[in-house]
Amino acid sequence: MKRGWFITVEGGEGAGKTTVMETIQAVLREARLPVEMTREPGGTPLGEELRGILLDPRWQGMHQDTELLLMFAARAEHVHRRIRPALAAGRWVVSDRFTDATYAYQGGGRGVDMRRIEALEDWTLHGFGPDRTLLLDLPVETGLARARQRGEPDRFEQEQQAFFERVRAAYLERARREPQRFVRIDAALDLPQVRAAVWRIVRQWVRESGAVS
Ligand code: T5A
Repeated sequence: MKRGWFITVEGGEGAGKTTVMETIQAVLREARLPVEMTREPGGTPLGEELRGILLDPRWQGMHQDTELLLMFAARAEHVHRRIRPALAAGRWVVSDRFTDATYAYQGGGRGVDMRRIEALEDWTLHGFGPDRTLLLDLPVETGLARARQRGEPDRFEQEQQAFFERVRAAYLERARREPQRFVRIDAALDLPQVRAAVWRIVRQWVRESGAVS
């Protein structure tokens, strides 16, 4: 059986990942490909429990090492119990965030040494990663203004603008280093334009994968 593709969607706060996830799912369904939609932190019952802790503003003072380890604990569960089995069974898996978010938020935002993240990535994932990644990029103020319309901020949304500027810079640097995997989308465009761009890109990936002619 042909292995499915693993696609991830990344970006700062309020970038529009939810809308983009819906569009990707629609393209894959139209191509009659079996697909699983998931997210990080989360994606498994245990991972969702860890997500609750990670986003809870009560833990504002969580040490950055604790945060990093919990992200990878949730990810280990997600990859071993859900993502890899689904791909092996021929399904496509689309995740709202993955390891690039750790490089951007814990590495860029918090200033954790990137080599420590690499070490954990090697240890937990053994070289496993996304086939393709959509990076929704937009000015930090625009994303924060959108995110704030949705109600109470979570633990990350309470950070200052400078934190999110570092997150954005780290994402852009990763995209620059891996142009084969990343496609950057201008997420400041209006929703119909973003949807159209995503539709075009994902249709191209489906063709490239050889899943449909
Ligand atoms: N995290 C995660 C880490 O620190 N390290 C890690 O390793 C991982 C995996 C949770 C947090 O965890 C951190 C990063 C996060 O802070 P999350 O649930 O993905 O991750 O959290 P958020 O980024 O907070 O997700 P959001 O829901 O805020 O962002 P979205 O999904 O990108 O935004 P969305 O689609 O909900 O859109 C927000 C609003 O904007 C509107 C939408 O309608 C909505 O109202 N909107 C637009 N408006 C105009 N034009 C457009 N193009 C629009 N697109 C969306």
